[in-house]
Amino acid sequence: MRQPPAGREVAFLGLGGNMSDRIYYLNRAVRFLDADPEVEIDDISSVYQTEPVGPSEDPFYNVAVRVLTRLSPLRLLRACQQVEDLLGRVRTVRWGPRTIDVDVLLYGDRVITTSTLTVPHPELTGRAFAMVPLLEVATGWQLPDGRSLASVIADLAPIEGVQAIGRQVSLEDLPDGPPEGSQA
Ligand code: A4P
Ligand code: MG
Repeated sequence: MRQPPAGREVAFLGLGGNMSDRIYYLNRAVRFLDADPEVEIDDISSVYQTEPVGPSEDPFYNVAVRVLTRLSPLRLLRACQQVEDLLGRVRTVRWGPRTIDVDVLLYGDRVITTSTLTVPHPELTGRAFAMVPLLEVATGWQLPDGRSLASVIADLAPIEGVQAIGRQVSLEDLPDGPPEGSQA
């Protein structure tokens, strides 16, 4: 595993949304995260169009990002939740439609089990929509239990409904303007 710069930790976040202009919200989310002085976006995966897991009917777009951070795991979760709030996510139905959902997938090789935060994310290894983007930005990485991400993905085969559609999320070029009627 690559060592992070002194004083910082490597963490991996999973972002997904299935409402309105998904590329716009994903781009806004990575900018909000990167604007935090304690969080640096180190890499962003391709965008994947993914079949919804749960009651939503609209396809999701998912990306994973690698961050270098001085935030504790709990403060990183709070930063993720702040981004969700800034982008107008309304928590109604569990697993329901959302402008953006930002989850902490991995934080170094830590195992955390508290009432507000579980790391690795409890659903990570069963979800191709999270694992496939993650592998792109965490090549060679292992879970805290020593399993390689590649072997976990192999166990999910055959993978269906997770399709790379391009690199439309980056810190460089933001699509013009918010979508009509959006609060962001
Ligand atoms: N929480 C605990 N550990 C974590 C963690 N590692 N990262 C707690 C983020 N949150 C964590 O989350 C509920 C609580 O989980 C938080 O208060 C936090 O303290 P939430 O984001 O408020 O609620 P939610 O997202 O509606 O529910 P949940 O169970 O977190 O859903 P998921 O797991 O986020 O799944 N299908 C596709 N194709 N792509 C998707 O991205 N996403 C979901 C949502 C469902 N189906 C999907 C996708
Ligand atoms: Mg969530």
